[in-house]
Amino acid sequence: MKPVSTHPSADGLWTGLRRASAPEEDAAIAVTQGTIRWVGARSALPAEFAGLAPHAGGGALVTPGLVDCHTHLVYGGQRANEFAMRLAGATYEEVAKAGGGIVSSVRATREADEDTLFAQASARLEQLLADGVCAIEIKSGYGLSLAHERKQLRVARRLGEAYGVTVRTTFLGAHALPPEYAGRSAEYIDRVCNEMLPALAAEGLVDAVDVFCERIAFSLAETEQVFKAAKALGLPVKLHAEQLSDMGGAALAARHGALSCDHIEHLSAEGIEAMRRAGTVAVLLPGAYYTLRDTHLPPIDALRAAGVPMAVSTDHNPGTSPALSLLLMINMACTLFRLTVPEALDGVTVHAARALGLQDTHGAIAPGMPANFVLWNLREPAEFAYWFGQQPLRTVVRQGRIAIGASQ
Ligand code: DI6
Ligand code: FE
Repeated sequence: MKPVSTHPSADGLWTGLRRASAPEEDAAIAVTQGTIRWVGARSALPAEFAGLAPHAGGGALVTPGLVDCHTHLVYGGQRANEFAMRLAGATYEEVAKAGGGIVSSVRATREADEDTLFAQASARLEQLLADGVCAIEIKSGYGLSLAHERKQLRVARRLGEAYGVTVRTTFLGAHALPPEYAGRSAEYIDRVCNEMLPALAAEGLVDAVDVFCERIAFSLAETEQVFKAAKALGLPVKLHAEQLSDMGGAALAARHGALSCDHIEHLSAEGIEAMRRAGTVAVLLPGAYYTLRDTHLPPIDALRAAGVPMAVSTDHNPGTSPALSLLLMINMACTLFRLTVPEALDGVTVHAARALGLQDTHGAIAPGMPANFVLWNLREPAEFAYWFGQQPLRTVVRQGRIAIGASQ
């Protein structure tokens, strides 16, 4: 890893670009002090920017820096063995009930020290960054005790500083019942609400709060208890909702003003309406759908008709989505979920930023925003979804610096 301080400044006038949202136009972007000052057709460039140091885009397509808005990037070990069990016929729920699943990653995460977790997560983060990711959400939820959740969240913060990438941390203490609390779910949730969350929030380690609301995880009432604790601390909430069954979680989350409801394969019409009213983002996770060989599609047409913004993310985690490419998720969102290419691109930029409350600083190329944008060696926007396994990335401007690629 090169230290961020060695990344060249992106200040200057970027020309020879074609915005993925308007590919016919010869576009330019003016950047000073790491901030976008102007974007538009080259022919309309204001004179004040004409003298800036040039960066030649070479006809590349340009998009906002990608935002991966749902990941569980920091954990110990991996679970390829369970993948093999599932290949042999076991279901995700059966694996979980047999002592595997989330709890096996909890064991490995507890055993790993902070530096080990950092090194393992760094390697994964580098893969995501190589796809043009400029902001990422990282959840806890594999520690399930104050000390081990803290360790995960501290690693997430360190990753942001070391790589010069925006990291939003989400506390997911209510991800699974830790083995020492077997049969005592209520007690564990009390602990999450009264001890873990307040302590971690006071340490500045929590940007949002999430719950896994599901038959094999936590109930609607337990979810609401956690949401109330978050609200008392002024923290926004989001929810793993209706992944395996319709629990009514999305409607509850929307009532609490949730930033996003994620997975939502079994989302009901009532849930969609509640999300629409609250402005909650629907986060689609095709990597988990694919890995689990799910067949129950999220209600894409109804979400689209209701105008609920749809984001797309990797859900990177060791159990159900070992995906390390957001570009591949664009492909899957289009092939599996039938998003259009512009929808999928909005899903990994503007709507993903909103799912993290980052809409003022990420997910768009607009004056006043920090310079986060990506140049791609592609001719037309449909290629974002068409290729898979190809790496078309040319240059990444992240936090006002040229983080990947040459500047000319
Ligand atoms: N939903 C998921 O897809 C992951 N967590 C969750 O709440 C799965 C996490 C795992 O299996 O380790
Ligand atoms: Fe998840």
